[in-house]
Amino acid sequence: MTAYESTGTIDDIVAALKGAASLAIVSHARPDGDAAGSILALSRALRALGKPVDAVLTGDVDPNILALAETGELRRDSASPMRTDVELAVLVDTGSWGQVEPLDGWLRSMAPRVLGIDHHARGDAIAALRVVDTRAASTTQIVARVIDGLGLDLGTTAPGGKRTIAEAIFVGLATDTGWFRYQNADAEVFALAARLVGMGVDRVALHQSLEENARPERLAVMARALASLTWHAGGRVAMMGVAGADFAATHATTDDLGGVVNVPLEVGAACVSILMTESKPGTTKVSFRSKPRADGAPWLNVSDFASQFGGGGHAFAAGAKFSGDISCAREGIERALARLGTSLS
Ligand SMILES: [Mn+2]
Repeated sequence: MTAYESTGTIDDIVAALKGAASLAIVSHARPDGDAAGSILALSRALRALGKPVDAVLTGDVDPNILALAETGELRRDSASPMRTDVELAVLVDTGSWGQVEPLDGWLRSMAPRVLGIDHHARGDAIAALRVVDTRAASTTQIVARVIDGLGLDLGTTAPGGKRTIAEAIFVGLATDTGWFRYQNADAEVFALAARLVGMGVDRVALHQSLEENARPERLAVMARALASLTWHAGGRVAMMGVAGADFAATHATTDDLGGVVNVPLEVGAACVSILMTESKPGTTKVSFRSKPRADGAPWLNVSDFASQFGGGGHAFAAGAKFSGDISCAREGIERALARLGTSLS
């Protein structure tokens, strides 16, 4: 197994982008703020340099995420097949085959013309040339370095566009740090945020459009998630489950559950929160969140914890997928928690 680490520098990425006459930019399925922000920031920059860009979102997309784009900036992969005549494919905010299933065949056909920019600890050798910086709080933080390397002002828009590269960078930075609350929001993050807000990024409007724009269905399904909560490891670990029946009863979708996994961490004694979601019959998606100890390290490195189920992510936030229903996932997770013994006490 090859280690998932950088195979080149920011300068190498910049040179490859400059040298490409046409590009496609993609990320993981069900793009979050960082995935969409990275795609939008890069596509605005490359279009400003006069390059044709096919910027593509895969899987279900939260309408609030879609609303970050201007008309024609992004397309869904369902709209038409991926183009094989582009010179370069850019994969952002993931390097895992498991997260890019809809693009699998296309990415394999594009190799070795795939370039990667990511901040996750685990991944595969999808991109021959890649920069992986696990210290970056968001992929857009790395993308900002690339755009600086391209010599573009972050206030740049795509030709004819109104929305800036800076706004897209900010979206990834804000959402991947829990709006600057998580452990990963370090001095470098605040420095970049200050630079972006100083350029006129409207952080209040972005927060409202992304975080205060839910449907009533969200609260209905959140109520069911909270009602399912059980405590483990002496009150240190919270587990919640949302089954297919809960979605049916509330008319909610998995999109309505964004961030709900964090709610049990509001309890002082809680160190770890786990949300199991039966996203479709026979498949349970699990989100893991951890709080920091006094020394700043996570109570549980949930990226490592999730890796035993084939998942991954970051030390404080990770995910995994189980084949089977919630009780199946619960059994596996409870067994793994029991193996941790007293480390959570
Ligand atoms: Mn990210």
